[in-house]
Amino acid sequence: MGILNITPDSFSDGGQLYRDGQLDQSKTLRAVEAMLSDGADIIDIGGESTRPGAAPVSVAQELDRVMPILNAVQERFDCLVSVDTSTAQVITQAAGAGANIINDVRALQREGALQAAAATGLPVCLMHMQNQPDSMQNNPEYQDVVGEVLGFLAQRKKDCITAGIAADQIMLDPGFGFGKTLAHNLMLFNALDQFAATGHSILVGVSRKSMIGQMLASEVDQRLIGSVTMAVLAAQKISAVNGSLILRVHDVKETVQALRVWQTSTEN
Ligand code: PT1
Repeated sequence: MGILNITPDSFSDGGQLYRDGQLDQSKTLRAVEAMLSDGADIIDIGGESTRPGAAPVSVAQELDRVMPILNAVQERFDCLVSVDTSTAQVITQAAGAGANIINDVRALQREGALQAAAATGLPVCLMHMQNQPDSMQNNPEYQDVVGEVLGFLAQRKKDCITAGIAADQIMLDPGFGFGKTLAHNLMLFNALDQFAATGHSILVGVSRKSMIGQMLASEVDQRLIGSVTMAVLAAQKISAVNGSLILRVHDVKETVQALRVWQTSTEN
């Protein structure tokens, strides 16, 4: 899954697709084309930054950002598109425009989001987050981070099934960096086999995040090798239990190359 951040304030590539305060559509489409030719299967379109400290965005603003790009991508490319949103109206309109997956960092807990997602019939990704982006990194605390995150996702899964979403349409995501210290993130990462043992596809998003910055003492533009390394390790952990993995990444080409090398190296 290649990340398409169409926010002016994203943590690692924010505003890169903007010119004079406006989203540059042809530049954006070139970025999509590059990710697809580099081997991405899914393009994740997000109009709300959810990095630590990010401010909320209005529904109108989010629709304004997402819909034109979603339409343009659908028109030009034959690929799966996921929409990174928590907003019922965005879910409904994006599905109407042909989106294939709903990716929600709030696990469909916002008003109307669960009903909206169920009505689309689309697969959903449920992610765990403690608190909200503007304050989630202020002293996150758990007794048993793995148990609590697994328990939260199991409850949200139940709620989805009750709302009419089929179990095999549900992906789960531990939510790396969302209200977690480095130690919490690493405990979750090392428990990826337990997440995969639920039988659901697991989405892992660690690309360029501060957990890698903390491990390497590196700024966001120096986290490529760390990000790719963690992608391969996640693939290895999840394949060990015959699980299914979606990697949400900025650096599609490098990640795909590393995965190919890993995969090929296990073949003989
Ligand atoms: C993710 C994810 C996402 N991450 C899913 N969707 C972001 N399903 C946006 C940092 O610590 O992991 N899974 N959508 C981006 N959010 C963050 C969080 C960015 C933390 C940066 C950090 O640096």
